[in-house]
Amino acid sequence: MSGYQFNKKQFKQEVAGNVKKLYRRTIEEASPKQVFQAVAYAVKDVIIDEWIATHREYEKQDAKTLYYLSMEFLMGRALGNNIINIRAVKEIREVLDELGFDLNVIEDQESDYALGNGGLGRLAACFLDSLASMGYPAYGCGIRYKYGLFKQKIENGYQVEIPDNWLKDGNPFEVRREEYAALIKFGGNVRVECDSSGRNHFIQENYQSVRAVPYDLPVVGYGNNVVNTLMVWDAEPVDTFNLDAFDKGEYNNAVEQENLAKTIVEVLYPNDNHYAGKELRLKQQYFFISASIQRAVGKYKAKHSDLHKLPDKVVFQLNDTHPTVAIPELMRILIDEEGFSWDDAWAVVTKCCAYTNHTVMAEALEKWPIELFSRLLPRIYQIVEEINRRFVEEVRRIYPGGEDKVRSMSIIYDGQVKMANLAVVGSFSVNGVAALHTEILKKRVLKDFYGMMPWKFNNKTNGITQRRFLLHGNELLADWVTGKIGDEWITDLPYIKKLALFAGDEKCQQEFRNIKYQNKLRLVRYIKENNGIDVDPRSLFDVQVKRLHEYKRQLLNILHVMYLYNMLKDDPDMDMVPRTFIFGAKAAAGYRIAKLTIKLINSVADVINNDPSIKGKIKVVFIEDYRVSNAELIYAAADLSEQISTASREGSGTSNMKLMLNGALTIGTMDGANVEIVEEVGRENAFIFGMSADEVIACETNNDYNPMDIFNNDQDIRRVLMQLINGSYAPENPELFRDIYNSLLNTRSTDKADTYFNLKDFRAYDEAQWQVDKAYRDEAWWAEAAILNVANSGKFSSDRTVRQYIDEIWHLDKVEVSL
Ligand code: 26Q
Repeated sequence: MSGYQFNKKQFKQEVAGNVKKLYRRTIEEASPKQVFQAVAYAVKDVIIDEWIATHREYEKQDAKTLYYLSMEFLMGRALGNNIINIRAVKEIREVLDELGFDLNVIEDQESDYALGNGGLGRLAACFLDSLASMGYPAYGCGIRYKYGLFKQKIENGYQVEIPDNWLKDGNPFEVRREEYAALIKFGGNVRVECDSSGRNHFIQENYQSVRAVPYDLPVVGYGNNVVNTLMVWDAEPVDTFNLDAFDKGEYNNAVEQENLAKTIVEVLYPNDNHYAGKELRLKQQYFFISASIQRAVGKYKAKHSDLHKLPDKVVFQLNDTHPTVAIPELMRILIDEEGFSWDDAWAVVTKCCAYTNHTVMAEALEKWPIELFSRLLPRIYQIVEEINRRFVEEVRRIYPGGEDKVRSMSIIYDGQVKMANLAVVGSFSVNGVAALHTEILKKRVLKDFYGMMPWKFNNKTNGITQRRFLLHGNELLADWVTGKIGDEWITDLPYIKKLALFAGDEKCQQEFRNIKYQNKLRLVRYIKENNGIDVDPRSLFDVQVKRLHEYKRQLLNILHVMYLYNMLKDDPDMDMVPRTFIFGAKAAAGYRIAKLTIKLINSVADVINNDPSIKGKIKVVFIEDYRVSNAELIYAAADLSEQISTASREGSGTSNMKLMLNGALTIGTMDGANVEIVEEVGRENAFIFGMSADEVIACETNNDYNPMDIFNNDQDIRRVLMQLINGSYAPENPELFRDIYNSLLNTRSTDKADTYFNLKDFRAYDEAQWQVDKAYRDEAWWAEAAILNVANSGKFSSDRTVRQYIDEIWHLDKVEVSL
């Protein structure tokens, strides 16, 4: 462990001094918000020396560096995590106690860094934590959105989106790096000039430009003195007031450039797993990619003369297709600015870039209209055309007459630029995010690519950081685990397997259940304060928290709740374990049916929670504004983890892992990483149900599913569906949920219905739910299974995932930092 000793006395003085300097107040007069700022700056003081030392060491060792390119980094709050990773929780808690403040309250003053939507953005954050904690040189590269993911309010049962002005109090941890500003060019035209040697030069002219300025955020490794950097780019006008342009009567152009700078980093697109072909989105992508690649190349050139050897020192990981313009942008820099030949440039690019696919759903694949793409990025488009021309030539060479292959693999086709195809062609590695997902990529979605270049394809099952999601989020359980087996699990999660020894022990089970109960009390308080709902901490906490999407089937869950409620109405004495159904989900602002599902959940909650006749056997809670910070409370309190996506649709899922790590049992389909969770914990310690991925795909291919048959033959299901349109949950407007009803049944015979197989899986789900009910009554069995879930979660650490990326894709050098 590190040699540094945390100096409590000095830290305390610094906190008090910071309050004075920042607010002209004494510590006694300071508000919790002010104390947060003061503590954050004091922590930054500790971090900053390690940060400098880390980068000095990277320089000295000339270590190969990863640039993790991502439109999203869902970091959550920084303070608590930083305190954990500098290993000063106890000391700082004591300092604050002495000053009359509670560390938890102080941590609650910080805004979440919600620079992401969901799984993909949080994965990037977990990877940064693991890379720093394992001591590998890595930058996260992203956008410093002025507004992160919207905050969600529930008004009258509906989601209302509130702008997330996360920077309004300033961000104590960030450092502006003016000296690394870069110029980014959009639009205009490309002029070709032939020089005396016959070589063509491509000159972009009449463009608009913005200045990209990076802000560094520290990513603190766990107890190893390593501090890596998340580099997020802000946009500024090139000249605040371009007098030159003004003089030339180009006032409009100057104003436009200013507007461009303002709009480009204004807000994160709130879509998750859905492509929206918005021009501004493509601007955002090119903006941060051009800036990041320029910076990486510049950094390399400061030490090295031969860019042909760039792949020895630099690797770019593309987090989905969103950063794919990195491929043509690096080509542009090498050819247009560094004088490379096409072949030399291509050799470098295809050794530097690697691509991660997160989804197989067609509606999530990025396809840009040529018109838009070429207008915004004229030079980049030329390069993509040439990449495509050469690639198609190669396809035809390998598959003479294989025009079907040309059609499926072309980068430009049907008036569109297909980003996934570009990403595959330009990368040396293509990976899926769970074993099943990667198989589906190879066998179906990217089948022809796999046939042509099988060596590129590999799997990297996702993971999560145990440091945030157990050590920080669930202190009681973390301490208990450490008490039983030591603290190696913090940096080596498979070590947690040792807990299995205790799973059958009655006393340990009792301790475990008590911890779960304490965590439930904490969540009950949160729900009371934030939702005003009373929840029984002795009930089974049944949790589904994730983005709202039809394929994730929150609808199946709530339809099943409606069905249970019907049973209870028929027989109020029905024997069932009291349950609290907990939902947390944001819907993309423009996703109608998802937003209506939120309304349905809240309407069902209203009716059920206020019906005394069912004697409190069911409660339904929709937790407002589900985000990283309250997720930590929810996971810690969960008994049951709902992972019920239509099989084949969920790339991996990661809330499944976080809930497992916190001792929740999974009820789920054989989808995404659920398959591997069951492999680790054993099918007997989970509740698996429903169609398999193959069955789903076969059913779609053969088109032999008619939900109307189920509606006609199953009266319980019919009753539930009728309640969607008879005012049971919307007396003032019985038609309110008609669209949900329609999405499940045919209505007009031409429409597809229940494309996510809610009704087809309903009975199997119900069956699994009764098994849960039965199992929960056996307290010893449940506690043992829960402990076994914790004990078998070792595989799902992002440390393992990152280790595999390093060994098989990135090939980074580990660095030791001593102070
Ligand atoms: C694309 C184009 C335009 C606007 C937005 C988007 C966009 C934004 C976000 C498309 C997709 C996303 C996010 C996808 C995502 O979060 N995928 C999830 O990634 C997780 C990490 O690998 C997996 O665990 C989940 O299964 C997968 O759904």
